[in-house]
Amino acid sequence: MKKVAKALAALAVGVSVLAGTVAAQAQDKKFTIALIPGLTTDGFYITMRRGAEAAAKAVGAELVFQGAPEFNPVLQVPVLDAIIARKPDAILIAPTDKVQLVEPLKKAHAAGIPVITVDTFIGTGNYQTGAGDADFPLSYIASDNVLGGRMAARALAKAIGEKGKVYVSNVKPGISTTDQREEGFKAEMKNFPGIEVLETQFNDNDSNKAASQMQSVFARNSDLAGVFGANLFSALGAANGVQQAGQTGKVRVVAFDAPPSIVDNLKTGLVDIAIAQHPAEIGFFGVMSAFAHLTGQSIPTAIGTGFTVMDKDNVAKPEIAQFIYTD
Ligand code: T6T
Repeated sequence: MKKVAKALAALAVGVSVLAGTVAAQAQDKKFTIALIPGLTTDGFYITMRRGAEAAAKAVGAELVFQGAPEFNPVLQVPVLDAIIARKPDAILIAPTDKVQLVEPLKKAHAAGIPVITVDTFIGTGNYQTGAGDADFPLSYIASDNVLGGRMAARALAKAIGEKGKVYVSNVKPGISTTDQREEGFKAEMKNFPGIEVLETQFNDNDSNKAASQMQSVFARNSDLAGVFGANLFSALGAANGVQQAGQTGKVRVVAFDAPPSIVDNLKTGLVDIAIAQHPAEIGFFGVMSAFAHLTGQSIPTAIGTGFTVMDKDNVAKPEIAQFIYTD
C-alpha cells in the first residue's frame, strides 16, 4: 500500500513537472501575427502598422506586414493566399470588399488560423453570432464609421451656414468603411432641409480622379457649397479640385483622415475640418486581441476606436497633433 502511495506521489510530481514545462513552452512560443492592410502606401495603414508593431514588441510576437499596392480585392486576395500558406498564428486584415473577401478568408478559417478584421469588415461586421457565412472572424476593430459620417455632415453643414449644394467624394461601393461614412453623412444631412446632397462621385481611391470629378461637379453646379471627402485619397483629391477651380474658401471641404498633406490644407484654409481616425489604436488592439486569443483569453467581438476632429485652430496642439498620420 505504501509502495502504491509512493508511486502515485511520484506520478503526480511527474505530471505537474510536465504541465509546468508545457505551460513554459506555450509562454515561450513566439507568435507570428500577420497584418494585411487595404494597401501598403496609405498613411492610415502605415500608422496602423506602427501601433501593431508596438503591441507585438510588448508581447514578444513577430509582426508580418504584407499588402497590395492598391486598394483592390483582386490584388489583395493573392497576398492573403500567400500569407495563409505561411501559416501564421493569426491574421489581422482590412478586407477591401465586404463580399469578395468572404470566400478567400474562409480558407484561413478552415486552416485553423484565427481571423480578426481591422478597419473594414466582411458580411455585416457582426461576428460570432452563428448567423451564417461571414461571422467567423473573432473580432472587428475599427472606428464607428456611421458616426464619423454624421460628424462630417454636421461640420460641413456648419461651414456652409446650413444651406447649399454638397456632394460626397467616395471610393467605390462595397467597402464597409466608406459605405458607412456615406450612409451616416446622408442620414445626418436630413436634419438640414436647406442642404441638397448631390449624387456621390466614386473615384476608385484615385485622388487625381477625385480632383477632376470635383471640377466637373462645379462646372455643372456653380453654386456648389461643399464636399465631403470620405477617405484620405477622396479628400486630398476633392481639396486639390477646389484649389484648381480657384474656389478655396468658397467651396468648403470636410476631410476624413489626417495625413500631413491634409493638415497642410487645414492650415491654408483649403480644408475646414479633418476627422482623424486612430489607426495606431486599431493596430495595437488588433495585435493585443490576437495575442489574448492565442493565449487562451476570450476577446470582444467588436472594439470601437475614436476620432479626433482637427481644424486650423487646434491642429498645432500636441494632444491633437499626435493623431496626424505617419507618412
Ligand atoms: O479611410 C481609411 C480607411 O479607414 C478606409 O477603409 C480606406 O481608406 C483609408 O485607408 C484612407 O485612405
